[in-house]
Amino acid sequence: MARRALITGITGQDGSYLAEHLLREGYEVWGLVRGQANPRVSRVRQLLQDVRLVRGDLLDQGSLISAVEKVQPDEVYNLGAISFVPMSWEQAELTAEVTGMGVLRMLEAIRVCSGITASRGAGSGQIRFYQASSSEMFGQVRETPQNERTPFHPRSPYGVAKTYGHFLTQNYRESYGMYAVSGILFNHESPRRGAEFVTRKVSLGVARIKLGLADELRLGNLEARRDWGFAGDYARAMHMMLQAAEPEDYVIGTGRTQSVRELVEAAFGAAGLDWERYVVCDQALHRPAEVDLLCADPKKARTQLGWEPTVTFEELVAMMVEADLNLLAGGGDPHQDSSWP
Ligand code: NAP
Ligand code: F7E
Repeated sequence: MARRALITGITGQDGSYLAEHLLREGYEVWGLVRGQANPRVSRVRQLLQDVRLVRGDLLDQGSLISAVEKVQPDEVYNLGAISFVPMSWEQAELTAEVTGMGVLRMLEAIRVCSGITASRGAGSGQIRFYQASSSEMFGQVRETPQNERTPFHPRSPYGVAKTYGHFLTQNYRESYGMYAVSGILFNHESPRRGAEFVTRKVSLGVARIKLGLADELRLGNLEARRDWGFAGDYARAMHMMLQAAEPEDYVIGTGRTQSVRELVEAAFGAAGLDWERYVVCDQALHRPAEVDLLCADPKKARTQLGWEPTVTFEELVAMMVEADLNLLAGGGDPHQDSSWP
């Protein structure tokens, strides 16, 4: 019988790549979807036709228990979150509920449905749980590069909520013997990235300028540095983590770091444009507290899982610019886009 996976966040960037990867691996894939008329659900129905959908919300404990009972998954990937960092200052409580408490609700759904108690721990054949932890937990970094032992100092309500989910996942592993792991993933991008994140904002901005649809691009802090990789590679890592003999946490990143300025230079360069003629620095787009520098040390994932990234920063930027040029030239709408590359 095919192994069954349940993915929260199926309508997001990572949900789509993970679903495709698991379908290729022969899984029966289920996606948790929320809302009465969520437009992103019809996009998933159209583009991920082999994914089955089950209704549920990370804010609603009962719905998660029902979803786990219905799907009877072998593996649960918790990717659902409020994931845009600036929004976490505007809606800090909602971020805590979805991104933080949502992890507790999903772990509880698995624990209750599996009949696990403190005295009767998880046995073999248990549901395996993946938590989407984030390099944002390192925040104001204590060392560079960052590895699995680097202390956390989150700088946003999002980072704080992820840190709660991270420690809770570790705690359920230690308290109940559950197979529960966190992937501490650094920034990963693709042509499916939400338009609000900086890489996609830049690739869309470049495409608009190149096609004569805009004449400037407003950005915030150009000095922040990130370790940017390709989302398809990171989805593969999530699956690899749940196949390991022992449940352990892993850092996933490329080990290279670039500034937003370097990203902008590369993206405009890929379209034959000089960025300095078009980019406007806007103080209003700076954050109340910034994460200045992220750079992964992914040695553990490389040596223990055999995971390697396959797409370089330069290839990623070129891929995103090309995809957005094609999308906009064809009259596509990045917010309604039903033609994922
Ligand atoms: P994304 O594109 O923003 O997707 C977020 C997903 O969460 C969407 O499918 C959204 O579904 C779902 N969601 C929001 N509120 C929910 C709720 N109340 N109940 C259930 N689902 C809800 O994020 P992503 O880039 O794919 O990232 C996936 C996960 O990895 C997130 O947890 C993110 O925080 C984490 N992460 C991302 C990165 C990165 O660089 N991409 C790095 C580290 C960690 P709707 O369509 O219903 O809104
Ligand atoms: O910002 C700077 C901004 O919004 C990156 C999420 O997936 O990765 C993501 O979080 C940097 C920041 O991603 C603009 O100040 C400058 O320093 O693309 P971003 P993020 O905040 O790093 C982590 C790992 C996650 O877990 C999150 O879920 O770019 N920046 N100017 C800008 N950023 C944005 N969005 N827009 C600008 O105009």
